[in-house]
Amino acid sequence: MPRENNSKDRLYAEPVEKIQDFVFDQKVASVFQDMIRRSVPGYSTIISMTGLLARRFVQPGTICYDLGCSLGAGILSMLKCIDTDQCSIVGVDNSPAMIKQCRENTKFSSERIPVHLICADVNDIILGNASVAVLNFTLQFIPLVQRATLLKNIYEGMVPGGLLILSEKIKFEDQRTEKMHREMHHDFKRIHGYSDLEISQKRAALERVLLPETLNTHRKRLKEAGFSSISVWFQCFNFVSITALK
Ligand code: GEK
Repeated sequence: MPRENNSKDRLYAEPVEKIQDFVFDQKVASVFQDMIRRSVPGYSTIISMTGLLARRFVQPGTICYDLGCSLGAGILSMLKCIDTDQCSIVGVDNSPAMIKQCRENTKFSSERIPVHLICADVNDIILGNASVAVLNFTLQFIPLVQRATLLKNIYEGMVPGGLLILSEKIKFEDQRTEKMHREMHHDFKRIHGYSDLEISQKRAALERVLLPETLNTHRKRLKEAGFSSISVWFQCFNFVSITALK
């Protein structure tokens, strides 16, 4: 990715009097690549496997969607791995700053597979003819009441045999397990250079914005939306990635 995407995330390094809710604005977009790699255990693995999974499940004449595509990491991985030309990729994100940089990042990446980027709320998109749908760390930012409808719409827009990849930060019913994974996540951030102040200020900024749910809640909702063969293919502490099939 271009150099401007590689700036170091120091957004919460200085003490802030009143922490505002986290938003995906220009400031976040410009440090996002560094931020997500140092904040989400397993992010690189999930991104590279997104491409590999898409390679297996893409069907000729269909569309692969990356919903909440940010800077295009999932799109680039799919472009790298998919071996048919008979498909296209649609990336959706409601942050104009993210879509702008995503457009830059993907513009020279493929002459074989067309990429269409849409700046919109994923809840307003009508999916169709999808063989692959990716929700990598996006559902967690969608208001709880909208999540079931979104998954139903995705299911409806998929072709039989289509694959959904759903990656999320999760919470645990058992309090000791919750504490262990939360602390291990903070250790992960510490070892990647975040200070205790950065960790606690970012946590406060995300409190009302990133709403994790349990694995059981995700499984149940996916089933109710119509998906089957629901499987956790990756977990590192409180971060999971799930595959589900139509
Ligand atoms: C990656 N998948 O690099 N509609 C559209 N986009 C949204 C919405 C919405 N309602 N809400 C949030 N977003 C990416 C990482 S980041 C995850 C995804 C994170 C977008 C938001 O603008 C942001 O770009 C993305 O979802 C979430 O693999 O920051 O932890």
